[in-house]
Amino acid sequence: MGVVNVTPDSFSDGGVNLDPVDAVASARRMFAEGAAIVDVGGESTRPASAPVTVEEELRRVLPVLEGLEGVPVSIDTSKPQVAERALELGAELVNDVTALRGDPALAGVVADHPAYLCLMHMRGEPRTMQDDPRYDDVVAEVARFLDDRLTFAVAQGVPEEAICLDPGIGFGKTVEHNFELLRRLDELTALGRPILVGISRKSSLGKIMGDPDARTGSTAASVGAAVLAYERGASIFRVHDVREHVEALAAARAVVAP
Ligand code: HH2
Repeated sequence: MGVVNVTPDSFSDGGVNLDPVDAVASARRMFAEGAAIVDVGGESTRPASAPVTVEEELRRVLPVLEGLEGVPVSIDTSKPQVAERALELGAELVNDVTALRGDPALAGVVADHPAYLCLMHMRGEPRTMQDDPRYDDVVAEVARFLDDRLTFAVAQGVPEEAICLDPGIGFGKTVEHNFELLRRLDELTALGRPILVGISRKSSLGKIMGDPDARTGSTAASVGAAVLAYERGASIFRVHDVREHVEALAAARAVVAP
């Protein structure tokens, strides 16, 4: 899954794809490099980011979605109005970082379309999520949360086989929490749904290199983490550097599952 943020403030590619022409070109390049789907988002979820209105989010993403005919698209949104328009324009997946808690009406929108849904774990909301996150057992708590949200989504009419789950790397978690989630990923695959991992360029990867104030991580560190997440059962990778991940994961697959 290639990342296309149509935002001025995303943590690693903010501003790069604010012009729809650039965003469409980035998305098409990612598809050509082997992405199975591109994730288009019009609102940053980085820690302390400010929310955007429905109108602004639509203004950012609609011209991009309109330019992506023929490319499988995921819409990264928590807003039912944005998801609805994206699905009408052919989006195949709704990627909701609030796991249907942001606006419960989103569940009905997804259920009314033949769409996939990603449910992600987040502790709190982006503005406050990195304020001293604590868990007794981060993996057990994330697993319980994802299982509850899966039950909710199915009760709202979204077919279980259309849903994937995501531990939400960096969303209300310390560096240690993030790596523990990847280390014990088998406890999340045990929920029976495909697991999506989004660690690409995230600050934990910069912090383990010795910079406690890192805001991003390198491509090489992203690829290393993705390969080990793959070995532990992750099957969808939300990444900024598609070619490097496709090549590394092809090599990993040749070793693990020839
Ligand atoms: N991470 C980000 C945004 N959306 N969706 C899922 N399912 N999983 C993730 O890990 C995830 C996500 C944050 O990364 P990015 O889009 O690069 O930055 P920003 O939120 O600042 O736009």
